[in-house]
Amino acid sequence: MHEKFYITTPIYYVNDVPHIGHAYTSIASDVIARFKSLEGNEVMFITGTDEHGQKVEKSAAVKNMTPQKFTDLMSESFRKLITKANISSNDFIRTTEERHKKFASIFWQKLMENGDLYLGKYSGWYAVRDEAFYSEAELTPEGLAPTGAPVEWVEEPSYFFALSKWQDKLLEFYENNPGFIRPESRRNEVISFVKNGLMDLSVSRTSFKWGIPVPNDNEHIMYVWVEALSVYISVLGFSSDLYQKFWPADVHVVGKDIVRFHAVYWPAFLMAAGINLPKCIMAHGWWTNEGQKISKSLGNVIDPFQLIDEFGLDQVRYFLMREVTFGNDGNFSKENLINRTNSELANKIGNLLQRTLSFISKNCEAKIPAVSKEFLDNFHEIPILRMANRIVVANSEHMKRFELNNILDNIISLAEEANSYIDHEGPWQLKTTNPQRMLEVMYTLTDVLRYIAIMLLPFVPSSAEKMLDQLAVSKDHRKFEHLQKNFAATPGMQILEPYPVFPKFVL
Ligand code: ME8
Repeated sequence: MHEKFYITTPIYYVNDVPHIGHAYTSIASDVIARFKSLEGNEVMFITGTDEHGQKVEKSAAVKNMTPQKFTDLMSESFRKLITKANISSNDFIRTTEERHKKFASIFWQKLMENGDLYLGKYSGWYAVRDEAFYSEAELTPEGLAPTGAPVEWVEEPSYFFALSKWQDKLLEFYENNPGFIRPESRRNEVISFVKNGLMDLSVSRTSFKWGIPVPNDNEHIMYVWVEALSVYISVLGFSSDLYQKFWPADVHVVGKDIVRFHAVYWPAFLMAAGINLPKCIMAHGWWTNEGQKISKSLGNVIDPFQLIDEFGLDQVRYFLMREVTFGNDGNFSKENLINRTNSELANKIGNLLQRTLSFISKNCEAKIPAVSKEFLDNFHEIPILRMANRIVVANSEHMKRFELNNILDNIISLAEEANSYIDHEGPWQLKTTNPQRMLEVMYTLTDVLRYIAIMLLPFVPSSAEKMLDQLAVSKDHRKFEHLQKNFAATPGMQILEPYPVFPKFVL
């Protein structure tokens, strides 16, 4: 059970400040990382910034800054987002750091030594916005990249990576590793792309300078994606203890826009370099804003810092994870955020906590009710506890496939069940008719709330901690292993004065 788990976010381009899409990827990765750690695994979670290439160089020029100064400034805003969004990453790497440059060169040399790089001349289309090459056949009738990005004609000497040579090996790898690309729909797209035939890939540029020089040929700089992908190894330190322990990565979380780079190019580079392949590429969908594609030109970019200030961090984290099936596209709307937060966090969970703790404050001397040993012996046979235990197991299965929203569905169902349980048991009446039973009902509720709070920790970490504080759960009993039969709320523990954890918004 106790294993190592290595998870990465993409490293974000610093051509602009972070937006909701970046926050989404980082939060989803954080939920996975926290979940794995609560399961008892040793987690390495890294993120960072992608600072080379033409796109960043051009953005620096527009701001009249040197690329280095510009990237120093912009990278900082991504670092700030880590704190703002409570991302539990262990390391943050910039591709302009020496440790990265060093490994990128080693990686290049491995490809060269193994005969997978050759010098030629590239002529074709390039989209700076995507930092990607496109064939004539891929362009739209309007002459744009399939992503809608403008393209320019490029003709220059270039090193090529012999991608075509890896086609069959890649297909064989996908076949033997059905969980390599998730979700299934993306896997099918990748397989049909590779089956259609792979062309050798231009992997160096000579027409600008902002990049890592090609070893032994300083006329060329490496194509930004070749070096950017290798960051997942440079951050560990190639051949280091961390590398030995954590590589290959368990999952690279990416947006659907960059699946090709991660699920085709990256494994081919690694095979060519003789390095083990990551276990999974998890591609999530894209967010639109109130039904519209998010873009600077439409002026509808959502600033995650502002959003968190306006609605609260855990509210934003919850909404982003709950609103869409992880892997599908989603539509951001403030109204939906408010509705979700009010109906689920405030009405279902917050209310359950308040009802339970205020009742205990008033009627049980503010202590976790003292129930009999006999009751505790059979505690896990109570239907609602059985449900809670079933959910713990089911959630761990969901996490194997990164079905984040299913985990939340289950937690919410448990809260709904607990709300019906109070209504059905009626502790207010029991107070006079059967006080012992009242204690048992309240004890059961505190324990179900403990389950709910511990299971919510990956999603809404600080609110879930507050719930656990109020429930008097000790700090070192807050892992998933404590959701087992031999752990439960401790009778007689003093609870804190209840206060609302999830505020309600007015529309
Ligand atoms: O692609 N909805 O960096 P990038 C959801 N540097 N997610 C979104 C989004 C949206 N509307 N917009 C962006 C790069 N994202 C490269 C990666 S990795 C070795 C190099 C997220 O700054 C999504 O995760 O363009 C997407 O993959 C990532 O931001 C792209 O970030």
